[in-house]
Amino acid sequence: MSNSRTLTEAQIASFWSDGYAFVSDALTTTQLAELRSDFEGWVEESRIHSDSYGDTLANRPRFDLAPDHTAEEPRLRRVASPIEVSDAYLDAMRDNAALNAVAQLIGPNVEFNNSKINAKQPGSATHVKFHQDFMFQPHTNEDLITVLFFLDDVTLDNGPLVVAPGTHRESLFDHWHDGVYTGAVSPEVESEHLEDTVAVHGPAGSACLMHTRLLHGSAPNLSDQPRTLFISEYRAEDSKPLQENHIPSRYQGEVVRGQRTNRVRCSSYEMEFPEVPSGASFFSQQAKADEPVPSPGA
Ligand SMILES: O=C(O)CCC(=O)C(=O)O
Repeated sequence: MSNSRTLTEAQIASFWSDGYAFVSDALTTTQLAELRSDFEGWVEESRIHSDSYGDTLANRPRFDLAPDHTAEEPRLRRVASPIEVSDAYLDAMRDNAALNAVAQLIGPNVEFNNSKINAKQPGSATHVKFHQDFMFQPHTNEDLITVLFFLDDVTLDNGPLVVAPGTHRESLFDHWHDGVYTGAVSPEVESEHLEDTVAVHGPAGSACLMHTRLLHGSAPNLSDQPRTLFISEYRAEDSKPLQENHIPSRYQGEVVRGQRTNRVRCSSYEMEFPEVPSGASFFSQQAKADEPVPSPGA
């Protein structure tokens, strides 16, 4: 793409040291306008629904509504694989300025893994518990990058992404607790890292590139402005998935930069396989962290 964004040597070093990088102008003005317009249409459509709706390859709802959703105050919090129902999202996934930076970091051969929209309407209680993306879908190596495109201005008040710099070089933290996959680290791990977190904010059209092992989460949106992210996950072409995609689409595995090599590369790590979600999104898995643990024999 013409307005290619590339990272400087200093930004590349900072990504490998901190586990994330901020890229401005990751989307063109036209791309941003089209993505926003399609999302606004889905929010309007959601008003006539009282439960999550639509269908995906995984036979789970595509449009995930938060528990406090109403026709008057729609709370569409997740769209799974928007690339399957919108040409604008498909085109942006396949070609955007942030992908050039991804190719610099883990390329030159880059595959698409999965995509979603995470939205927090004004005043929405939706929050994301601290987790590492890799713990949702292990691969043969850890060269995966999650790109979070800002479709709205992200501020300190509207529930920005919060990252714990350098944690991609620490352990893989367990996301199973007392036999339940909660898609989140334990409260102890979270509180150990909370003091050293950084909120990633910036204007609509920018993006945060995040290493798959980086610990991150986000708080509720306490402002009167929406916070919408289009999130697209990419992997080095020689990083092969070890479990089914938790957000499958007919585009998974598509080569978006470089070429197919027919090679596999393996790194050394250990983890317990995650639970593939059965609800509309990982929000229902993360909600399990708040449920009381059943007593033995109950
Ligand atoms: O929506 C957010 O703030 C964070 C998204 C995220 O971490 C995820 O969906 O894995």
